[in-house]
Amino acid sequence: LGDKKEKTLAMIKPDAVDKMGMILDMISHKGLLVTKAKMVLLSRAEAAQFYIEHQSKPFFNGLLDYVTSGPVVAMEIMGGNAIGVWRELIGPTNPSDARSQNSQSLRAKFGTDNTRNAVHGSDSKESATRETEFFFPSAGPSRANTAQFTNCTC
Ligand code: DGI
Repeated sequence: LGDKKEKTLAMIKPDAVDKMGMILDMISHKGLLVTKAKMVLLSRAEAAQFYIEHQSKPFFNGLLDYVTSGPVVAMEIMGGNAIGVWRELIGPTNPSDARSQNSQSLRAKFGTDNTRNAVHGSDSKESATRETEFFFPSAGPSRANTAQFTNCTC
């Protein structure tokens, strides 16, 4: 059955923040829980840290321009196979590939191009841990501002 408490980090990128209601509906229809959430305007340095694995890629600067163009919504999502279920829900990196594969995925619905692809999802347990810690540090001054989800019966 897998780990019912698997966690992943989802991020709604700036131009899709106005689709947040529909995105939350799709998350709950998959049986996943949003266990933490916050809206934040990333600095360029923060965005560079988040996407550090891509720092030598030709698209890196454009990616930073995009994700710092307005607030993003970061969410910790929990549930059975959360990493894989969320990756499947968001679809492939390029929205035009997404549209040709499954028109119901988030990138198919809300993505514009290879850079402006609406949403992010961690691609492994290791990146889920790193990326969740990036937005919701488990120690330090921001902890007091982070609501803890306490109502889960799963
Ligand atoms: O995990 P993904 O977000 O699907 O993809 P990734 O981790 O390989 O890349 C992170 C982001 O960088 C991706 O959501 C959009 C951007 N990106 C990746 N590959 C390309 C790209 N942007 C452009 N313009 N061209 C690319 O080939």
